[in-house]
Amino acid sequence: MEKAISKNLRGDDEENASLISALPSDVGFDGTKLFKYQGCWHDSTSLQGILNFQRGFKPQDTDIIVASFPKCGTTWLKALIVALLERSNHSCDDHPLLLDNPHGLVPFPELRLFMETSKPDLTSITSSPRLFSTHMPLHTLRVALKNSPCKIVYVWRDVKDALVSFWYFKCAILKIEEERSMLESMFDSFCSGVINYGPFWEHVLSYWKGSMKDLKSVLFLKYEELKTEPHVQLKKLAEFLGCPFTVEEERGSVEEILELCSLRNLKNLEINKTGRTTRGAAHKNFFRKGEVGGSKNYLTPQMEKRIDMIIAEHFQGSDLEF
Ligand code: PAP
Repeated sequence: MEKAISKNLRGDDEENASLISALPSDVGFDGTKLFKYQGCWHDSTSLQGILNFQRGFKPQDTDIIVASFPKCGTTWLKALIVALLERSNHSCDDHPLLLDNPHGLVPFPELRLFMETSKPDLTSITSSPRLFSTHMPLHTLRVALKNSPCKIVYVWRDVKDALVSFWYFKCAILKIEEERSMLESMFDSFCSGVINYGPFWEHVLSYWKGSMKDLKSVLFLKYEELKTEPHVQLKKLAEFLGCPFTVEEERGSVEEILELCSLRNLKNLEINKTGRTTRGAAHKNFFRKGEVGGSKNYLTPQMEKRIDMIIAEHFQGSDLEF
């Protein structure tokens, strides 16, 4: 049995290495080598996870996938989906969100489960339906889903706020002061598109077009709308996932879920003050300000104008507004 597993691991590694070595490459803002795969850029570790996932994932029709470009609201959306699906099984004092960070409850295939093998043991995933999350663009995810009718929920956000959020996160992970020079190099990478999972516009458009084609399988949400009209968006999410609120629930349950998943509440939970993800990131770094438009305090008007123009150019003709 062990021999079979190690042969399989070697098989995955060899196949991945030969595929990756043939891809176009470039260098990201921090010197990491990135490879262009199916139109988007990835570092070699996440790309191996993606390739393993595409090769070995066996989807179930009821699976739910939480998808996003990094720093666009992933943690919040994961929490909301867990809270929605668990609402009749737990009270707020006895809730999975009190015991683990949303990233622990909704794992990433490419960054965790499938990082080392195309045949991971997924029997420890006991949630029903199974929940996964990804930062892959839709066309790359679809290869792994193999025509499964499972539901995909996507969240995106103003690129400028995502950029600043990413900068803060990166500095916190590296335990360094927020360096202006790093923000500027990140900005250039966002503009050129050569950034992990980028270009941003390719990513967003892949899900936008996917949702336009099939509203029943892809729900396209915006962070800013979750902030301004949380009740409406949560009800939309519940309907999409096939677990709409009853009239009775609308009175209390909607509010309870929004409160449980609020930035303030999640940030103050012991598990999020002290815990770490399996990859070693402190849970607390996933919760910062959660503001809309806060990036204007960090980007110059010229930077804002440049990136807005790039996005507008790429979104042209798509009917997608930002
Ligand atoms: P990830 O891609 O690494 O998982 P993600 O959760 O997508 O990160 O984004 C983090 C942002 O979501 C942070 O934004 P900020 O840096 O602009 O503050 C974080 O504060 C925000 N966030 C996390 N949880 C919530 C929440 N419950 N409500 C609103 N915003 C949240």
